[in-house]
Amino acid sequence: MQIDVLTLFPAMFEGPMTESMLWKARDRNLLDLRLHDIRDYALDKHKSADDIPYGGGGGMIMKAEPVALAVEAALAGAPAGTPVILMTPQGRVFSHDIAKELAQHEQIIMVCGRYEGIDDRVRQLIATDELSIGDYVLTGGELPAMVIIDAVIRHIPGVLGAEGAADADSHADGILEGPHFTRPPEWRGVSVPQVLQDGDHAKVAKWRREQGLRRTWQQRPDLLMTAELTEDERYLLATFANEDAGKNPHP
Ligand code: 4GT
Repeated sequence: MQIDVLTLFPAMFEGPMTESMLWKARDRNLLDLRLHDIRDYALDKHKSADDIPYGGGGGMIMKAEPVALAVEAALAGAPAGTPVILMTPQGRVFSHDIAKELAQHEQIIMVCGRYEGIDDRVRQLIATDELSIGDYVLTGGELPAMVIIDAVIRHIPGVLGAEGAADADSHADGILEGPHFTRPPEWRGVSVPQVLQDGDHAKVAKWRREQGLRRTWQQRPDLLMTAELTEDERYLLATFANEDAGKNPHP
């Protein structure tokens, strides 16, 4: 998969993108990450990539032309339907499902804003999608782009290797993962659940699903509105609800 990142701060990507799983993906030629410095496409004599906002209000706005030229350079030879994604707090909120969808593309292009944002005509004429990583404002789209790259490349076959399939993760099927343990079997008075120590794979799978369901009930009940659950799982949820009903909140 080829990912083109357009940014005024390409050096921000050097550390994170040369570590661990991301590096492994690049080393195995599963990820071809191409950084484009938008300033290289600012063709006026001062190489200005930003300008003052129409209507006043202070701050600076990234000019449309250098961003457009950088996108067009990245799009040269790209397959039809290559997404051009604007990183913005006004975009739809990124998720596991969007990560999986993006991983199906041979190439994606990500545009990182800075200052007060990018001239809106880039969004109107050039972007095919706008993504946010959550409801908060950052100083640039670079960290969101790195978050999205990390989440996307986990879905490229061969990237995760021995750590296993991404579809056992939290959010893969709308519920959270249960707890994990490693040695020692007892630590500071807390034992690893016996079912995990026994190693009966069918029982372990059932226990993990129940724990995931219990965690989702406790920490993210909103997820249960859309999770696809079996009859047995719905029954289990009802038992959690009954357990809670038995607790006196004001003892
Ligand atoms: C937050 C997000 C994002 C920003 C997010 C344009 C200039 C936007 C600064 C940029 N803040 N980008 N993608 N929540 N800030 O994803």
